[in-house]
Amino acid sequence: MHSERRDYTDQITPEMGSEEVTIAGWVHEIRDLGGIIFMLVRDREGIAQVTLFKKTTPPRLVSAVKSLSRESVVTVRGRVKPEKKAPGGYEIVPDEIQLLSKAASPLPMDTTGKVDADLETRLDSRFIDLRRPEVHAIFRIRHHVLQSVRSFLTSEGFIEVTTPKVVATATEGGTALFPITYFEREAFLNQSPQLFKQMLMSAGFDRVFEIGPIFRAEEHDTRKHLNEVTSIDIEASFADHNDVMKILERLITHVYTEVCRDAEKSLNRLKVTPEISEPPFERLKYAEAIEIAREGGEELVWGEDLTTAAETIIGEVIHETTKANHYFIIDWPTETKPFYAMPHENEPEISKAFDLMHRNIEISSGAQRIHNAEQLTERIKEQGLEPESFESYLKPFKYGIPPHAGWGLGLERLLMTLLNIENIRNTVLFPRDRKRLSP
Ligand code: AMO
Repeated sequence: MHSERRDYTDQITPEMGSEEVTIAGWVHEIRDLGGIIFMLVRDREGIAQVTLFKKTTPPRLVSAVKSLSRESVVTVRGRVKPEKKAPGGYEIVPDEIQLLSKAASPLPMDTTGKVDADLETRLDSRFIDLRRPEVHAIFRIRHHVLQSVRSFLTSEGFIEVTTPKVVATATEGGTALFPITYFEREAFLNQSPQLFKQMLMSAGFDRVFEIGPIFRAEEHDTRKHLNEVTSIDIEASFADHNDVMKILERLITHVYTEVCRDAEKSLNRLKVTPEISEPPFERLKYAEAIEIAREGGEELVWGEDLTTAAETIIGEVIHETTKANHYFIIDWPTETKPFYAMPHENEPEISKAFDLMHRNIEISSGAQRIHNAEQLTERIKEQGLEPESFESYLKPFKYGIPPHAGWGLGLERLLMTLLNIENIRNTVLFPRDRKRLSP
C-alpha cells in the first residue's frame, strides 16, 4: 500500500463525487445498525465515516468490518458520497478494507472521549492517550510554536546552536542538579545553556538561540514544574536587558499571532482562543510588585522570591489595570538572581534582571549579564560558589567579551498559558516529574 495514493481525511470533500480515495488510520468506532454499518476511521487530520450497506456491500467486506476491534489499523479504498450527517459532510463506500494491525481488547483507555480518564491513567498509556484528537492538537500547536519561534529569531539575526547537556558544573544556583556517571568522573545534566550562550558571545556569534532540554532536580510536585523541560534560550551581544525584553515581547506577540493564523483547526479542537498581548508589555518593578502583594494580604520581605499566592494577586491587579495577561517584573534584588545578572551601576542591590509573567505564572527570565571578569568572580564568591569550578566559563571574560544580555523561555509554560492548560504535564509528550520516569 505504501506506493499507492493515500488521502488524509480532511483532504476529502463531498464534491469529489464518486472519485476513488484511500484512507489509512485507526478504527475509532463501529456502529452496526442492522442493515447498515458505520465504521469511523480516524487519522491524524480527523475522522471519516465508512458506510457499508448489508444489501449492496460485498459480504466479505461486511464480515471483515464485523471482526475488527477498535483501534486496529486499517486502510480503506472506496468512493466518496456526500452525506450531511457524517464528519466532513461525506462518507466512503468501500471497495476494499485491509487490516494492517489488530488491536487487542479491552483497550487500556478510551479514545472516543466518552469515558473520562484521570491524568495518571492517561500518562501511563500515553501512546493511546495521544491518539485522542484534542490531545493531538496540543502537539500540533507545539510544532507551530517552535516553527514560529525559529522563523522569528532567524529573521532577527539569531543563529541556532546546540550546546552540551552533559556538564561539569551548575549554572543556576538554587535548583538542584541531576548527577550522572561520566566514565570515572561525576558529571551533571545541564540546568540551562546559560554559560555556553555567554561563551559564544565572546566567540563573536553576536546573536544565538538554542531550543533544547534543560534538567532541574527540583523536588516540587506542582502543576507548573517538571524535571525535564524544553527551554528556548537567546543571547545577544552589544545589547542590554531592555533590548532583549523588547525581542521577547515581540516574539510572544508573533507566536500568538502565527498560532492563531496557522493552527485554527487545532485551536478549535481545544476550544481556545488565545488572547494576544500587544507590546510594550507592562514593566513592573519588583519593589512595586511586593507592595501589590502586601496590599493583597501576602506579606513578603524584600529579597524574597515571589510566592504563588503573591503572583496570583499581582497578576490580577495588573490584568485589571492593563487588560493584558503578559507583564514584566523588572529590577530584581541582585541577591535573588543568579550570579551572572548585572547589578545596576548606581544601585547595585538591584539587578538588570527581569521575569516575564503571564497572569500568575513566570514563563521566562533573563538579564543583562556581567561581562567583567573580576566582577563576575566576586559575584560567584558572594553566592557561595567556587570560582575554580567555573574556570572554563570565566576564561573568555578575560580575552574580550562584549556587553550582552539574554533570556530563557520555558516552552511548556508558554504552551500552558497560550492554550489555557492547567497542568504542565499535558504539554509534554512524555513528562518527567518527581514520580514519573516512564513511559
Ligand atoms: P530560569 O531558571 O528562570 O532561568 O528558567 C527559565 C524558564 O524556564 C522554565 N523553567 C521551568 N519550567 C517548568 N518546570 C521547571 N522546573 C522549570 N525550570 C525552568 C520557566 C522559566 O521561566 N539561565 C536562565 C535564563 C537566562 O537568564 O537566560 C534560566 O535558566 O519558564
